[in-house]
Amino acid sequence: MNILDYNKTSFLKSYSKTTDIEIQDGIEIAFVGYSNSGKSSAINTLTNQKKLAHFSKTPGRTQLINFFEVVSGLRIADLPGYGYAKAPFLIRKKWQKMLYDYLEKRNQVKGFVFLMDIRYPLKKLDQKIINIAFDKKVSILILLTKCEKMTISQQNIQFNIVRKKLNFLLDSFEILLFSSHKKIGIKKLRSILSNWYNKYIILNK
Ligand SMILES: Nc1nc2c(ncn2[C@@H]2O[C@H](COP(=O)(O)OP(=O)(O)OP(=O)(O)O)[C@@H](O)[C@H]2O)c(=O)[nH]1
Ligand SMILES: [Mg+2]
Repeated sequence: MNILDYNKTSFLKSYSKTTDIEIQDGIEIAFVGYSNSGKSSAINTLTNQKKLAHFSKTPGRTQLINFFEVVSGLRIADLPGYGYAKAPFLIRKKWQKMLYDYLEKRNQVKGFVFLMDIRYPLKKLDQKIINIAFDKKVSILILLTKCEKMTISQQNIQFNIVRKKLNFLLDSFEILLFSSHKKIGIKKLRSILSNWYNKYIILNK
């Protein structure tokens, strides 16, 4: 199986509304999760670039749908995080609407990478949005992020809890222990996304 070369990924464009997105060709993989769960950091780690996606200690850093092109026909979408309680109500609603619109209207999205801080997995909005993704019958990968914050045995406990709770997804998902800071799970992430690309692009040619 061919593993994609992620290192050449480049910034494509940002959008504030799904309906503004004019790109129709190819497929997208969306990185979603609570604000501060490590989405932008994971994209930088995946692509071996320090500042491709902007990351920050302050939640709410990503406020637009940002597209990155891995190879022609494959984009990664970095979405604003949900659930950032300190953002003003109207801004929070705007980000939420952006995400739901994207989930509902964007047929080019063929895979979701859900990022959850391993210490607080499957919070309310995670469960809600995973359900929507499941109904879309797209590929789902769960990254339990910042895993280096826990011991190996704690990591395994969290891993099993999440797997059990998501049993209803009928095995149509994968879970990875992941750390951008310690580069844990990167190889597996690269290979899973390459698989998705092969499945949707190569097989549909
Ligand atoms: N300990 C640890 N911290 C991490 C890791 N990955 C990201 N972080 C930190 O978590 C914070 C949030 O990271 P971001 O990548 O900006 O998170 P985000 O999900 O894109 O956040 P929003 O754009 O607000 O939705 C930053 O301070 C990162 O340095 C990790 O593997 N381990
Ligand atoms: Mg971000």
